[in-house]
Amino acid sequence: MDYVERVLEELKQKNPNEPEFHQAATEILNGLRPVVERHPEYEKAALLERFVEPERVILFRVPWVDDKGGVHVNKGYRVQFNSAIGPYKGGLRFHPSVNLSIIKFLGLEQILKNSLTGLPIGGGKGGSDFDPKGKSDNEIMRFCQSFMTELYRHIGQDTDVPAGDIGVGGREIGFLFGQYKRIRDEHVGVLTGRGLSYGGSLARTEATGYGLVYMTAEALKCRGDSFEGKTVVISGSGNVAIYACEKAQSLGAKVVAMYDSNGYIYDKAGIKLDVVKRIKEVERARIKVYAERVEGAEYHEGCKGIWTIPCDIALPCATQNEIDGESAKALVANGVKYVGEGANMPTTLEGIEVFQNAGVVFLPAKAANAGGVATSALEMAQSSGRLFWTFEEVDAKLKNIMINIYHNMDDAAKEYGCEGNYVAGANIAGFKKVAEAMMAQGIV
Ligand code: NDP
Ligand code: 2IT
Repeated sequence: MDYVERVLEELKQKNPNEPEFHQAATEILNGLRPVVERHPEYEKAALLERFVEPERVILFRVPWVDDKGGVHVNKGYRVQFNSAIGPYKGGLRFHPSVNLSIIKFLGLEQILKNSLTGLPIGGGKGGSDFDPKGKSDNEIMRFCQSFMTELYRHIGQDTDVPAGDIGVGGREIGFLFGQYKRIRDEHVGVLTGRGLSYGGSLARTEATGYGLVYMTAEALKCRGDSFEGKTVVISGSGNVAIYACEKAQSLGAKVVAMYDSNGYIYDKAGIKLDVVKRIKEVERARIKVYAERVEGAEYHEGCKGIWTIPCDIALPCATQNEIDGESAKALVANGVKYVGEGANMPTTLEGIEVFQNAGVVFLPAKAANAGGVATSALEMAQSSGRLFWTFEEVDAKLKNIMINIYHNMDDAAKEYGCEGNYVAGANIAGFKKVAEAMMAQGIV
């Protein structure tokens, strides 16, 4: 058993019942094998063992009262995973499926993603099993206030800076920030994704989706191609999906399908994004409504069928494990050439293998969706400097960061003998800096 296998074995024994965490760790550590072989000092310093163990896990009760006076209790989480290169940084997810395994997989991924941005941010993640669907604004506010009444003591602009993720957007960040400021009496950049009137950054809303398309466009460009005229399938219809669609369309692509957790829409003529934005951002309604409003559009119950739609480029932007081996095979059979992961870990290990064996250009989440957290770090920089950059300035920095990440992971893959394997390349490129910082800081 080699070092990587031993660490993975121990991790599974010490953390049973955490399948998503095992999955993320397996993907990452297998990619890092050539690095630890080149650096035997890492094993002596138990670097991988420390890397996969969160520095701190916070689990708390979140009680709240609904509009009818009913009392509810949810679980709150914050996993402060690694602070070697900067304060913990990562989103908060509010979704009924949230558990420790999911928060830990997201936190582990976040360490390397944040390192890839080139900016000084460590890795963390948090959230709750609270379900925002069907809740009134007042219920959302009371929940967010209760959540922050515990979380505030663990975070800070130089300690840990949360942001949004599934179920946490501008509305929730506003309520969370209001409560933090009230308790701490300080108006600081303790959360990112804030509204523009209270310290947010232009282009943060668009950043993850735009960044995903900037990276995919660079991968196309390096192969003498572009988004122009390509057929694209995007899963999800939330923040990441909507702005990936917007940027892909602006580069001349035709996006033909999107979904929410109930089912998918297929519009051969190309998705009308203004209709999707109205349904999702304004009305907070179901994607099904799109087919009632747009002539020629179809709605299909259930999500999986979306991957049977022929496309050149697939951009999964909803959630983990949405593309399994079978869906990957269907995409390949229908001619997909590029897969860019907007969501975190949307492809199963089997699915990744199918894409890589078929020669599909596969851009893994920790690289492809890093534009969101990168722009969060730009928001932190603007907060510290007490200034604001224009949309064009932030967008230009974002694009530059995404192009750099692409070339860094491409170079790392070449350097370690696995050219074109961006899963390994992203893991290696992200890990190098974290490993160096951890080694320099001693056994901590
Ligand atoms: P949103 O809450 O805005 O949107 C999530 C979308 O995914 C919704 O359409 C939702 O449908 C769908 N979805 C969620 N869970 C499921 C599920 N189990 N099955 C099918 N569809 C589902 O979240 P974001 O757009 O912010 O996040 C999407 C993904 O991108 C996540 O994986 C997140 O971790 C990742 N990400 C987000 C970043 C950001 O800046 N926001 C940055 C980097 C990555 P429904 O409304 O029906 O629940
Ligand atoms: O997964 C992610 O990178 C995010 N949800 C964004 C995190 C952030 O701090 O902006």
